[in-house]
Amino acid sequence: MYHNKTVSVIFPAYNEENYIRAAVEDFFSNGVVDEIVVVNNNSRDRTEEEARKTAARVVLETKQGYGNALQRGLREASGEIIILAEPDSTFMGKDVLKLLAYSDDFDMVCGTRTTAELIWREANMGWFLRLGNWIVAKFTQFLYNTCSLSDMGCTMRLIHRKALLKFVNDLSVGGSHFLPEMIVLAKRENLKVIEIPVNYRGRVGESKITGNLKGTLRTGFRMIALVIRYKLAPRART
Ligand SMILES: Nc1nc2c(ncn2[C@@H]2O[C@H](COP(=O)(O)OP(=O)(O)OP(=O)(O)O)[C@@H](O)[C@H]2O)c(=O)[nH]1
Ligand SMILES: [Mg+2]
Repeated sequence: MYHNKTVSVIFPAYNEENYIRAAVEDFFSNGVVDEIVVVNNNSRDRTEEEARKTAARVVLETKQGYGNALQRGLREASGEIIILAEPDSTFMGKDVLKLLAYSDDFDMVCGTRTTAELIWREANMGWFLRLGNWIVAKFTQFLYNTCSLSDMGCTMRLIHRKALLKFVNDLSVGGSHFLPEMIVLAKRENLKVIEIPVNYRGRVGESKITGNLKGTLRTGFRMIALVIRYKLAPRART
């Protein structure tokens, strides 16, 4: 609980057997998280079994994809405050408290992994990935006149359930370019969004999106195409 609001954490998980248990323990250990939803996305390893050894709620999402897994988590989570993260050791449970500190004043609090002091030596955050995330973020910022954005690839973020309900049915991206859609839709609903620094550590287990140049480029171009598409044809409000 945080300020009398229940807090849920969502972990999208595709073959994360090596760290899923430790991640659940870490994110519960900050003392404010009420619920962790592990979205098992057709893992072929022991992710499901490992997750079931913890106090997390485990759901299976059969539609493959980072965005599909996160969308399922957003619909499953019961908390008044919902936090997205990853169970691969890159994000730290204690940083939930940083996001929460801003949740009194903002509808959505996005993490950024661009603060040198918080990027751990072993983290996968080379100059190319950093530059790519920054370019997509700045492009989105100027196209939509958002708050300062510097990292479009950071899963760790918070949203109030009340704010999420305004656009959850419009979420459509099932793939790895899911994150900017949340920001564009939040902006369309005039929600208050801020970006704040979070820790970024090295990964345990195999990287699936930004582990290689091809995957990084593909995700970046899809993100840019998405924000342009929304700008040219914002879907009619119902
Ligand atoms: N790529 C991918 N990730 C998925 C899928 N379903 C769930 N995930 C989870 O989404 C998160 C992001 O994938 P990662 O492989 O960590 O990609 P990344 O964060 O860009 O890069 P690294 O952390 O450096 O590997 C992880 O928690 C995955 O387990 C899926 O179908 N594809
Ligand atoms: Mg990751």
